[in-house]
Amino acid sequence: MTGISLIGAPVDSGQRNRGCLMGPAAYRVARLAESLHDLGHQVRDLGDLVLPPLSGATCTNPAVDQLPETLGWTQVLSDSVAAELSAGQLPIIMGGDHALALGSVSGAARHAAAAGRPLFLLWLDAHTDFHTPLSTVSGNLHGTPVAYIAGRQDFDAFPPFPAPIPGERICMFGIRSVDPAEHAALLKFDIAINDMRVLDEQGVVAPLRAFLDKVRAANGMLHVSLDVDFLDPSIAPAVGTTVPGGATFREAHLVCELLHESGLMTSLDLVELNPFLDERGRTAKLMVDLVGSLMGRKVFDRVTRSFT
Ligand code: 6HN
Ligand code: MN
Ligand code: MN
Ligand code: MN
Repeated sequence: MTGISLIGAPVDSGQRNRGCLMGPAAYRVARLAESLHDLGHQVRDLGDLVLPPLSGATCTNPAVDQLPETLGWTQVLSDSVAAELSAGQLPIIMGGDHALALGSVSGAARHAAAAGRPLFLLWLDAHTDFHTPLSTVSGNLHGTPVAYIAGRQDFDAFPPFPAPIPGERICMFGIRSVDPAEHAALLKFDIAINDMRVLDEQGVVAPLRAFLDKVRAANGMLHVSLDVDFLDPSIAPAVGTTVPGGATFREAHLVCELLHESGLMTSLDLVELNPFLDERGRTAKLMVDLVGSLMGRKVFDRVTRSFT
């Protein structure tokens, strides 16, 4: 039994495809809390975070969109995630676009530093999200969190990231879309980038086990950030940034099942669900199903349930 805190984060400021603010509501409609409760966990839904009054922050890159909003979300998410971790809870952030990870991982990093444990990051995404506010071409700040977390410069408007995570403690899966400026910057960091080619050739098991072994050996905390576009758009259409060739249903469940078996995950983001783009709730339902696998549901249970 795990004490789980569901944190609604209706963040829609990291990109321009409106609708991610409906994500927390969609997870509630798809019965995320009930499904976790049925798995034997103690679940608290903390409701939705509220955007604080906005600053007048600006950026020298004129493309950057909704910076004050994203700064506000970063602050409230960091505080909320740090508080839940300190209370011994496993926070699950119901997003909201991926800009929310600027705050959620910051909160996890603050807590890990206070607890004297290293923080590791598993990034499940089609994208590396390794832009800075100065390098982004789209100006969409959901493309920047990993750069912030890894301690890159040029996040002047943001609070300094507490205890940046060295590249060796960051692992990515599902990557298949990287912008030139991200690519150039990634060459200077020792991040394990398991792109789709790696998954095609090696599957998910070996690369994921290798990373989880590192987390365990270091007695680390592990934040998992799950972007809907990690999944193939044919099974998960409700996302603004679809990229063909993503993780299959079983690859995604297997990642989640291995994570559950490891017992290592200490916080989780569910990001980029845009219910406005969904087809009869199938993406929201799939995400809830994946969280079930992350929190202990076995295929056997699911089969048994559907035949009884
Ligand atoms: N996401 N690299 C593109 C950009 O606009 O900077 C896409 C970013 C996608 C962000 O996956 O959360
Ligand atoms: Mn992302
Ligand atoms: Mn993405
Ligand atoms: Mn499963």
